Amino acid sequence: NILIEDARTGLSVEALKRAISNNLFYVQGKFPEIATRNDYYMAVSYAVRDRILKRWVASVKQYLDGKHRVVSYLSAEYLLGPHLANNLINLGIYKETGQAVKELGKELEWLIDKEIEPGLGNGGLGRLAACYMDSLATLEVPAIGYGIRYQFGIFEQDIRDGWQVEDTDNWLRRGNPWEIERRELNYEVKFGGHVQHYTDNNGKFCSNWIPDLVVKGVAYDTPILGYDVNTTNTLRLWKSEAPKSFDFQLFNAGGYNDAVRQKIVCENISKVLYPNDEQEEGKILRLQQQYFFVSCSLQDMLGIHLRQGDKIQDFYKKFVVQLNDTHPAIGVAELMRLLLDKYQLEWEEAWDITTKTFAYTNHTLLPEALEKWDLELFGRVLPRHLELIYEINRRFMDKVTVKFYGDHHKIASLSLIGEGPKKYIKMANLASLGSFAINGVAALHTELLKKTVLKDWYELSPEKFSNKTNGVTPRRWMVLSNPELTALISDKIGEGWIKNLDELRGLEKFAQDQDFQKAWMDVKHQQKVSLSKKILQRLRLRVDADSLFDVHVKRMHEYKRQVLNALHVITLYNRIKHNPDIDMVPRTVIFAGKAAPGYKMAKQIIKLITSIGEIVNNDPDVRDRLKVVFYPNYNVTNAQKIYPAADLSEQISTAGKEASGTGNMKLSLNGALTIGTLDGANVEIRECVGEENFFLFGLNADEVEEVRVNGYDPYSYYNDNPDLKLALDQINDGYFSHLNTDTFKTLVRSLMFDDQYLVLADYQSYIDAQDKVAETFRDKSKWAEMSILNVARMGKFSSDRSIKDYCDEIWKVKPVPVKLKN
Ligand code: 26M
Repeated sequence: NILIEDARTGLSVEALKRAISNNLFYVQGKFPEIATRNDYYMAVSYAVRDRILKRWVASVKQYLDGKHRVVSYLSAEYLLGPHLANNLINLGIYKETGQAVKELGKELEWLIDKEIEPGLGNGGLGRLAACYMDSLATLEVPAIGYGIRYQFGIFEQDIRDGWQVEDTDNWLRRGNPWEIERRELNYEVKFGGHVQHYTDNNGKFCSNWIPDLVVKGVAYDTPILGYDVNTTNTLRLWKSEAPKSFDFQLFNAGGYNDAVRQKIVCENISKVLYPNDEQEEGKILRLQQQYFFVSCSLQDMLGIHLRQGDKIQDFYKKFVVQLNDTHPAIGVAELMRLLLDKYQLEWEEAWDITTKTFAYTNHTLLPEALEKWDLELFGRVLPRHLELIYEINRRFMDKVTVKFYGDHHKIASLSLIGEGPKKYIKMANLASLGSFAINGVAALHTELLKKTVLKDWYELSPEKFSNKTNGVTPRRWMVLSNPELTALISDKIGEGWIKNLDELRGLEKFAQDQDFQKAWMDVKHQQKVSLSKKILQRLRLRVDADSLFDVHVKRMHEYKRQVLNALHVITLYNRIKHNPDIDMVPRTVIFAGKAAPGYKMAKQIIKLITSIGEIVNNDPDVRDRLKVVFYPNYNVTNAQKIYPAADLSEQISTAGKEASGTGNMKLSLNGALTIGTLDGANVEIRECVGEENFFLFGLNADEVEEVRVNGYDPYSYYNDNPDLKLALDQINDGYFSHLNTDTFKTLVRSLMFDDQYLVLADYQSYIDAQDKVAETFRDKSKWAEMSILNVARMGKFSSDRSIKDYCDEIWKVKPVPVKLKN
């Protein structure tokens, strides 16, 4: 008895070893001589999962007693990254497991590298959801994350002939030991058809939605373990399937082909993640995905609530539902539908519950990125919801018309429905009206929201607005990805900082300590050597680990201005060509990031970077002073290797465009200094680390606005600046493209004639800041001091702090420590 218990839950090396061997033999039917690397990976993962399970079950039990308020996070994306190493860290058995695996004759790192990461997100928004799940569990807050179990996540990027090519991400091909399929937990979701209206025997108006498609959502649960606590929350992702009843009906009617087709239509809904990180023209399937997961999730929450014997009216007391951008905003109409049509509540009561349930986080200031759905298309997919949105809007417009009588512009702007050649539904308005709280993701972003895209909403309900500056989890982004730095820090100030990041402040007093500086820079050097090896393996390119590692990694976007960085690279190259003996600080400029497959300009920017790399990296004049790397397939796995090796963090978006950024935080926490504009969370990072430790450049958000109002004239910058002119002429004349002048035509034209992102306006200021970076880097002791101070002052940017703020100020939830029996 004791033995069995121990093999499932014991945390000692011995117990882990036995668990791994047992799994290999009894679950997989393998013995060491024939077990593959993946067999071992599975065995270790299952051994770890066993240890998680008792915490998971204890957490769920405790939450189900009905006394506790639960956070429900709705997100179309979760960019989790690999599970195994993270779970080992949060369970506190990394060392023991490493030893157990070693005694079985294998290397734990070798197995960890085998894991295919679940890439169920595009970028910042999806990764933020993953960090928030980690912090919720670590802070012992009852929470459940809801989303979609895409069969194919974000595409894999390959570079061929310098261009991005996409490959499907079949992340489930070797199985997924971290999820538990719960076939018994499933809900039906209707699509299309029409709505019948009738009066029942009691004279009550009723609606009956007759769909033309019914889909089944099946729950797949993944445990989210907190760090150094028992709390283990659930990430519940929905997979779409054909309901049994449906295909049988068709099958019996003789429609075998129809039945097969229906099955495919149903399974399609959770098939693939849309690889755009902003709204493109409305695709029916995308709307179906959003409604599918939101409907399953709300049915699930209502079921949990009612099973506890509580009144439906108290739903909002049990669950607070956070909308991660507008992707799940249809939930406002769906909860109304469920309360009205299924639970027969009156409109006022249903609306009161709904608006006490939802809170909305906005992640963008780009007006073109706000979600809109063509009204006609929307009505075809969700006819009942269209009626409800009309009714919500009618009642709202009545109030607004009284309040803002005569201000037609404002009234039109607040309407849930946009008019034009075609009518459309404004999801940000639905989310804003249906929520009791609205927040931006950095101080500047929230201020700009109130002044621009949500101005009228702010004037209408200022009490709804607040700022919640983003954060990142130090478990994954320091402890896991940078164990060497973690050990060095913990050696000086203990391990408390891992859960209370403000304790990093304790490093300040060592910033000038020569020995500590040396140890600090040694860790950095070691990380740069590791990354150099990866670069050599992957790209057959040799880079100098003593050079300044200048890192620009994020989605490819014009507003993020990878082109500005490219212009700096060309300028450095031209300085060398002009003076081959020039004494300059050697640099390795590292780019990485995916472009949305349909975003032509972003793809051209990748080609520009790889083309510059081809010329620079092969020019004998350059020698070891400059290298350009485009590291392919940027994802969580690769990010974890890149951040620790960075000296310089490029955060150079046009001011007023980047809502927050989170890569800026991860790089800074790994000791990189930032070169950046006053955009997003950069503003707050600079305030925290001190302006003397931040390389600021460029126009601020107000100045950007002013330049635009006065008419931006890129051509004058080109004409007046010989270095800039040379760089642009070279791109244009085919210097980097084998004299082919077509390759970068649209890019150059955009920069010179109608660039929304003011690249040329910030060029000289950027070059000056980069020169200052290089000068500072020459003084190794100074650089080390700045890097240490930088890390010491970054405590604010833990996602634990963000989540505490959400809990106290929006969700009104408290921690519930989970106790384990025996
Ligand atoms: C929308 C409609 C159809 C298909 C895809 C989308 C879509 C998907 C992802 C739109 C936006 C998406 O992500 C946007 C995003 O990642 N925003 C970033 O959010 C981060 C977390 O708050 C911020 O730090 C970044 O500044 C912000 O750009």
